[in-house]
Order: sequence, then C-alpha cells, then structure tokens
Amino acid sequence: MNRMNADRRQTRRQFLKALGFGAGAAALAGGRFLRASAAAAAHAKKPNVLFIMSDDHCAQAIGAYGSRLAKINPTPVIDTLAKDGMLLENCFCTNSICTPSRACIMTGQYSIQNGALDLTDRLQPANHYLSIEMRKAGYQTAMIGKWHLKEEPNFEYYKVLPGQGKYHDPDFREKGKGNWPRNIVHMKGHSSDCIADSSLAWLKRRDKTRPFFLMHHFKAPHDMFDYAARYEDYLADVDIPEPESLWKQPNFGSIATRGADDELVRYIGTSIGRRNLRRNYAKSWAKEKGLTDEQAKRQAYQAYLKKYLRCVKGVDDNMKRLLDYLRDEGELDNTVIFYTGDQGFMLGEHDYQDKRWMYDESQRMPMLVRYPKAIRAGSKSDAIVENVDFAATMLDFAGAAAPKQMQGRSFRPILETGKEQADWKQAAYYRYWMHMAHHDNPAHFGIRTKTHKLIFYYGCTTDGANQTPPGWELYDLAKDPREVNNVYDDPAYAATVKDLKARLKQLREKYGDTDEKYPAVKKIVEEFWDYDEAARKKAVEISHETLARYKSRGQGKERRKPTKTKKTK
Ligand SMILES: [Ca+2]
Repeated sequence: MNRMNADRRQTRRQFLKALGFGAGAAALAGGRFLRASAAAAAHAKKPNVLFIMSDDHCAQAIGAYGSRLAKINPTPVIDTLAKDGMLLENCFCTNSICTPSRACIMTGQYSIQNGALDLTDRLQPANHYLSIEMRKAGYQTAMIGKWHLKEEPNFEYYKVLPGQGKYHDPDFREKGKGNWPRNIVHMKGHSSDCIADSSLAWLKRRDKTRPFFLMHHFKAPHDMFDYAARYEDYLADVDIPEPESLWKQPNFGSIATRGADDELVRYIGTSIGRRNLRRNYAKSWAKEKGLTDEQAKRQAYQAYLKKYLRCVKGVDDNMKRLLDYLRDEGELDNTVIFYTGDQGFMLGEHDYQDKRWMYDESQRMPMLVRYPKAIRAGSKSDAIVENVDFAATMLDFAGAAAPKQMQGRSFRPILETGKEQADWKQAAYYRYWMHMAHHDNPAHFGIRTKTHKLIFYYGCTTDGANQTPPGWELYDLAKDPREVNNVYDDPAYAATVKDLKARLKQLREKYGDTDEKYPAVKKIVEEFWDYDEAARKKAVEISHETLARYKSRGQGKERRKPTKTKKTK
C-alpha cells in the first residue's frame, strides 16, 4: 500500500470511529464503506448491546446447531438469531464452569489472570472491566439475572440472584434497594419469567437518550432443572434421541479418565447410568426395583433431557418477549444481540452429566449474534473464538477500544465479513482447575484447533493433593467429531502430538499459565510431559493407589469432600 492509500485509509478509520464504528467497519472496502458511512450518518447514535446468557445451555440443545436434538425443535426463537445473523461454530470457554467463565467474560482475561479459577472465587467491582468501559463509551449499563461473581456488580443498575439463586419465587439483590448485600427484593414466579420481567421493566424505564448495554442472564437450565409448571407436558410423549456415546465408545478416554484397565470408571466423571457409584442420575430418576443397568440408564437419560429441555423452553419463550419488545420499540435492528451459555453441558454424551470437561459438548459455547445492519443473515463462521474475546467485541460495537489488560480480542470483523483477521488465533486454550470436586473430573488443560484436540490430565489440586493418574488424549476432530477415539498412542499421529504439545506450551507461556505458583503441579507436568515408559508405569501405579484410596472411602458411596483449590494469592 502506498503512502497516499495508507493516509486515506487512516482518515476513513478516524471518520468511522468518530461516528462510533470500530475497526471492523474501518476494514470495509470501497462500496461498503460508502454504505456504512451513510448508515452511520443516518444513525449517529451507537447501537444498543444486548448480551443474553443462559446458565449451562449448550449448543447441542439449540436447534440452529443441528445436533441430534434439532429434530425436536427445542429453540425456535433462539434459532431466529441464527437465521437473521451469524452462528459461530467454534466458540469456546476457557474454563468450563460458571464463576470462572463469567469472570473471563467480564474481564476479557484468562482465569489465571483474572484470579477466578474456581467456584469459590470472586471478582472485585474494580475488575468489572466490560461494564466499566461500556459506561465510559456512553452506555447505560444494567446486569439482570444470574451473576455469580459474588461482589456488587459495577453497573449503573443491577438486579441479580444471590449466588445460584432460586428457580421459584426468587430473591434478587437490586440496586437502589439498600446496601449490598442486604438489598434483597422478592419476586413470585419462575426465575426465567422473573428475570425477563425485570429486564423488560428496566428497558421500559431506561434513559432513552443513551444507548443501552444490558447483560440479561437466565438461571435456567442449570441443575436441578426446575421448570415452570406450564411445561409439564412439553415433550412428555417424545422419545429423546440418545447420543451413541451413551452406550458405545470403545477407545474413548485414557488412564486419566478410566484408570488402568478401566479400574477407575466407577469413580471418575458423574454419570447418567449407574456407572459412577457416588453420583449418577439413575439413582434419582430410575428408582423402580428390578431395572437392569440398561433400563435404568435409558430412563434416567429421558428424565434428565426432558427436565433440561423444559427449562430451555422457558428460556426460549422468554426470549420472544425480549425480541418482541425491541421490535415494538423500533430498536430491534439497532441492537447488537448476543446469545450464549456460560459454558457447554454434557447431555449424556460419554455417559457424562454436567460440564467441566474439555470435550466439545462442555467446552463449546453457543454463540449467535444478530445485527442486520452489519451482519449477514444466515451466516456462519468456524473461526475459533473464546469467551475472553466477548468483552473486546462488545466494546468494538460500542466504538471503544479494549483496555490493555484485556487478553481477548474483538471478533467483530469476523461477524461482519465472515473472514478471520490475518493473524487471528487458530487454537483455543483450556484449563479446568477444580480437581475431582462435585462431578469427579480430574484437573486438566489442553489445546483445541479446528481439526484436533490435545488434553493433558495432570490430575491433582494446586497443592498436589488427591493425585489421579496423569494421562494424555488426542482426538482427530475431522475424522472423529464425537471424540470417541483417543489416538494419542497411534504412531500415525506422532508428529501431530509433537506439534500440538509445542503449541500448547506456547499458549501456556503466552497467557501466563505455567504454574510458577503451584510447584507441585509444575512438577507433575514436567514429569509426565513426554510420557515415556517410566511415566506410563508410574501412571499405572498411581491408578492403583487412587483405586485403593477411593475404595477405602466406602466404595465411592460416601460423598468425598470436594477438594478445595488452595491458592497462594
Ligand atoms: Ca454454568
């Protein structure tokens, strides 16, 4: 590019920025530039930003993602966002659990940087960078629904559930109703209805001279899936399709998730069927006497999915109320609408429940974005996007730059052009810290590209306690999208393993996640990184020790105390 063109482009960028358009619009070429500038002149005001997030709503339970559940049409309203906007196929959380994912979204930082590694952590108001920066950009900010970051939300208005909150007749902490945390107000009804009522009430009374930034967070469909009574008959007579991996996955997992010769399968990963001795849904929802293991698993799966999908239906119906309001107000097309879940969820895939795992159903977040002024209807992208990128993207739409402490980057250009920036990331980083807590998942980290996933289970708490066998898994996502065939030991993948390990190491260094503060973990990572014969032999010994330890706690029936992550800061 010669100097004159460069100068012209610079001027164009400055012009668009002055009108509230960010880098994405500035990248538009000639004709589109003229259209964009005309639109900018006509709509000198900035777009509203509506960020809607459900709790544990996974992509496979959204029709637009085309999973086995799409045929039962679980989300007709949410699907319209995909029809009118863009669906991101490869959006991932960097730590698949509530508080950490929400902290990544608010800060634009990976867990190790924002300090919210697990459910016990909190996020100080001074670190609510997303809302702070949106406010600086001229937005009226509000946070309504499930918050789960414990500290008072740094928003102009908030009305949030205390902790997990209640499904029925929930309490909220509301700005203007006293001092946090005693500013409790009560509502009657189901939480999804109450949260939508609260958002609509705020939208109706908002200051209409300013654009709004609303984070609307449903509590549903988090466990234990208490749906509103009106959904009792929804799907009652429908046989919910099962995932194949509920039954058959001969080469899934590793010594880390199954133990040597499968000796730990009854202890690792909470299950649908009776497999996990301590916690499984057959115990709750297949209680009739005389059921075989297969019958119990089948019944538990149907009960699980119906409860979950009835909660999803309540979310979808309330989505319609929000969209209808914006349409009636004439603000629908002037609002950038994001829909996501705070992480994915296991709906019986691999006979697992809950999230936390790095397997796709749990790692993937749904992400649908509607903004017809700039995003093409019915578009899709397979770009790799992470939850740490959300804040920078929303700020970009608000015409503001991401502050330098944010590690994420705006994917607005991807939404608007369908193309990745030349140096856009080609891999997602993942780390789950809460070793063997609640759902019996060993601690792990890994890397996911568009074609492969490499996972390392280091299997201990941050102070090295409760060691489970370290092990590696590699999935070839192009050939094996359901991740049922671990090819780590297949010699044909030796070069892939080497390459991915090098890239994983680089990502850990880049994001500052190298366990300098956790020497016990660092030692395990170093000892089992190459996974030679000596390391494999030791992993088998650890597997036997783990089995003995769990057996001595009463065949796994006794509730093991969640191993609390200890931190040095
Ligand atoms: Ca969650």
